[in-house]
Amino acid sequence: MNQPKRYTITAALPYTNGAIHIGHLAGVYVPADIYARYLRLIGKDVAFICGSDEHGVPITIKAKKEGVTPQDIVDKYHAIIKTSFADFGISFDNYSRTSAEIHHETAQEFFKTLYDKGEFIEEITEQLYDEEADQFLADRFVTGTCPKCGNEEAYGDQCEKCGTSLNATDLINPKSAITGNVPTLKQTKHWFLPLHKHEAFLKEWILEGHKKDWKPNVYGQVKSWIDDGLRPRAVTRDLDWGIPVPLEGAEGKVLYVWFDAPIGYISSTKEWAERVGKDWEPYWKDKETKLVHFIGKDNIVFHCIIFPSMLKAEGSYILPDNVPANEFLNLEGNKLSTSKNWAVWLPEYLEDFPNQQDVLRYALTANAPETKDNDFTWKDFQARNNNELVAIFGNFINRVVVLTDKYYKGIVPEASEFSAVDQDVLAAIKAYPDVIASSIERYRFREASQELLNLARLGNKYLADEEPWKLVRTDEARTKTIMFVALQMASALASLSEPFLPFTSEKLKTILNINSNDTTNSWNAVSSKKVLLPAGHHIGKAELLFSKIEDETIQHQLDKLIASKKSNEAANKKLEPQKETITFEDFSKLDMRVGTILEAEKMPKANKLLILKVDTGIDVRTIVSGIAESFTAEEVVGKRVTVLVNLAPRTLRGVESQGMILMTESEDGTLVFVNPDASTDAKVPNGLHIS
Ligand code: B3M
Ligand code: ZN
Repeated sequence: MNQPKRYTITAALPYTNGAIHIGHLAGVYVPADIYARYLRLIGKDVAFICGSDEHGVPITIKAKKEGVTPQDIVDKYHAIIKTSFADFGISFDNYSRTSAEIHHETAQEFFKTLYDKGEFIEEITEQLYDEEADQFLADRFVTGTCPKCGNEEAYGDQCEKCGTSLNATDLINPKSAITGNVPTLKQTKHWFLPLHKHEAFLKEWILEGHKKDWKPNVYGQVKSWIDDGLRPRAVTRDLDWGIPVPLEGAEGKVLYVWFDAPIGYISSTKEWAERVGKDWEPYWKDKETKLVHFIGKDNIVFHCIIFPSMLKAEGSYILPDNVPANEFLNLEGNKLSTSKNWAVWLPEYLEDFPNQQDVLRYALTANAPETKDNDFTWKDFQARNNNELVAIFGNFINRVVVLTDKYYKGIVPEASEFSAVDQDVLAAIKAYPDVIASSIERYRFREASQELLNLARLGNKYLADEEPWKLVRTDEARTKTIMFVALQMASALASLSEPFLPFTSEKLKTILNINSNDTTNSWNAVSSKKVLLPAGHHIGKAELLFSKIEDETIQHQLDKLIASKKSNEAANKKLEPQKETITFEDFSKLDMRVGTILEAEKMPKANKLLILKVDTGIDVRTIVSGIAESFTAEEVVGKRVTVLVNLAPRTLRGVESQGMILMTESEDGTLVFVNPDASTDAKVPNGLHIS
């Protein structure tokens, strides 16, 4: 497509069962937002569309767990998610939700059209069933071993390890996620989308048509699925949460969430068009519209195979021009996980870093998982802020504004003759919009963000080389020219940073006193206008764009992560089953006394052992105790402890141990003494350790 007439940009509809974290932002929403903002800046007609995905099994499971209704769950998280997107400047033209009436109607109508056209296979098949829960098991209600890669925790619709899309009955050793029971098989009627029928079209459209322009990770995944052979896929489910199947005799059945969710893009576009008084249809049906889906890699099959097959079968829709899926973002070396609370949640980030949305946007873009999985570390976040945003971008702007204020009372000075260096810099400014645009248009947002920074770098270098602060004493005309050039650069940065750093761009426009409503063609103006800030223009007061992030702040975030990991491990810890019952006589054989540790030393060449001298009240004896990983020798001296004194002596590394010190574990797994002096509000021990 040469010059599209308009753009429909979609971002994956987030499941409404949790807040948004940095993985979502980096993988989908920030790149999509950069793209949409950039296109608007160059004057394109854009519909940037999203909404909450409110159906599907994860939501039902979450509701069950919390003892509330699925509607309660989606209402709660829809509000949280919508606020986060607004807070982070994700500039959707419309953010809808799949529980909206317009969506139910649109999805049912879509289904009906395919049904009437004979595009489904209707079949009674045996599906997994949980007798105890009296429920069919599909999608995330069932787990088992992936037939393709052997992952034992694959779901009934997809294996997250190898990405394969599955039917629940494909799983080896299936298990109900509701009761843990082994499912039985029960007959039920469903409607299937015959994907194999669309194989030839998919091959031609993607494998031949998009070999060059789709990202290799996306193309590769699609190719491997097609090469494996496509099979019919059920698009209905026996569930009570979802959009009712609009057919007679389909009571109690709903549309499969992955059938309705992508139609959500269409219904959200309709909702937007209605609101702003536009016609939605060209955004989905005109061949001169460029449709782009921003998603994470686990959604590739749905957006590249299933949804296009649906659109094709319907007949009147366009297909995506590109699906620039990202890989995954990890956090400090581990996979992001909602259930393990291993994440940086947007609402929490904002609490800890108020008004610093752009720092996160920038760090996530500069380190985006575009071609491979990538790691977010707080150290990198700090370095991106301190060494790039503060030291390069912020520093340049600050110098320009402060000097203009000091030398010229904030008025852009008149330039006289431009030197060769000036001309080079002015030419570079004009060239940058195209350089950055070319990266954005090829979905290389990391590269684009680095080009933006290069422009600021160039500005810093220019000032450092030309040294206006020295020349001001000797050459007034030359100083004015330098400052004039530097101000043009500052103005260019205000425009070109907008897609990446929208809040900063806004602030910078205020500082430079540029009308920020006048964004039309502000991108192109940088390359086409002779002068961006004319002589005589009044700029505003200096204000810091970014501030340094200290080590303590970063350490606090790392501590938070470690604490959440520990409490999560404690919560998931498997308690050992109770041992065999003993009689009172067995118990009364134990002779336990309160003793005091008199001396302690580390057992040579043993990590765990301390050699203790303990006053038991009846004697002083040697006890070898396996507590050296939790305590140093010095800190246990003087401790009052509970001692089992009539245990048969045992020799450990040549030292005879004559008894045992009783220990227990605290919540975080460290050992603590069963202390006869402990206060009564101490945490309930997890079980005694004989150490
Ligand atoms: N709700 C899945 C996800 O968040 C999903 C995307 C739907 S896009 C139509 O991974
Ligand atoms: Zn697998």
